[in-house]
Amino acid sequence: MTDKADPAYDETYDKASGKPSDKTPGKPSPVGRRVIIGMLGLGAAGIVGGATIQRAIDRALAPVSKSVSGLVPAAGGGFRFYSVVDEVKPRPPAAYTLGVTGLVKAPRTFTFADLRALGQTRITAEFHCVTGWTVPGVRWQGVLLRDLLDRVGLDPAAKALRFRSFDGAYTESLTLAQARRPDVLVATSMLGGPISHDHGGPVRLYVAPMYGYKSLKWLSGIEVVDRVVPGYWEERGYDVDAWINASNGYG
Ligand SMILES: Nc1nc2c(c(=O)[nH]1)N[C@H]1C(S)=C(S)[C@@H](COP(=O)(O)O)O[C@H]1N2
Ligand SMILES: [Mo]
Repeated sequence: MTDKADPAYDETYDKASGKPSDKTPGKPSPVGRRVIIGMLGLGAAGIVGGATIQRAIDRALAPVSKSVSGLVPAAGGGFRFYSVVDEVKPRPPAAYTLGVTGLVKAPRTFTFADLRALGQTRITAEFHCVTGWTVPGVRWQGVLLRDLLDRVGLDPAAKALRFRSFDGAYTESLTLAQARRPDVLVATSMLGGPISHDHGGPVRLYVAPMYGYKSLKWLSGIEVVDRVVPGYWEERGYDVDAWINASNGYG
């Protein structure tokens, strides 16, 4: 599943799986008003087609209710694009930076080129959203998070990490032990090519053993802290330890 990548890894963007997103959704709220609005919208959306209906429902629900989403069959096995904000300003790789701060010996800013120049790891695995949709055989490439941590050096008080997104709203967390796993990446490639804006590019987190909500998109900062601070969906009731098949009632 995981292998050290050949630096000459030649990627061509997979258009088949990188279908363009419609506009990112508004703030989802767990099965409430937005769901009702989404369902009322079905009459009009139904004329356009099933995929549109599914996307409308997914937008209203991310990442919340499997049961309500299950009312309409999924339109194929692809990714749903999720965002908790209406719009995220695209950031080209040349303008991208990742700050690693907090309880570290030497805070550092990594450019996109810095990340690509570090040792690369590839993972191919099934992607699981907690709402029940999965995508088999997704290819990822990036820097092991633990390699970045080793570069900045940790303070003895370091216990956990907080991740921030340049969407300005989404956050995530990992314990230090989770962050050091060999299947947790700061990813610069997904689906065989650059990570598209809708999928959280140019750089997102990829936490292979956990549900999709851990894989924060549009990664902009990593702060080393002395305790776990629950992330966006975790503050709204989802498990902080999001192991696939071991939590959240799915699998
Ligand atoms: N910044 C940000 N990251 C995010 C999310 C989000 O809404 N905002 N949604 C999460 C959820 S619930 C899932 S399943 C995946 C979906 O990834 P995709 O939008 O690339 O399909 O992203 C995760 N990371
Ligand atoms: Mo999700």
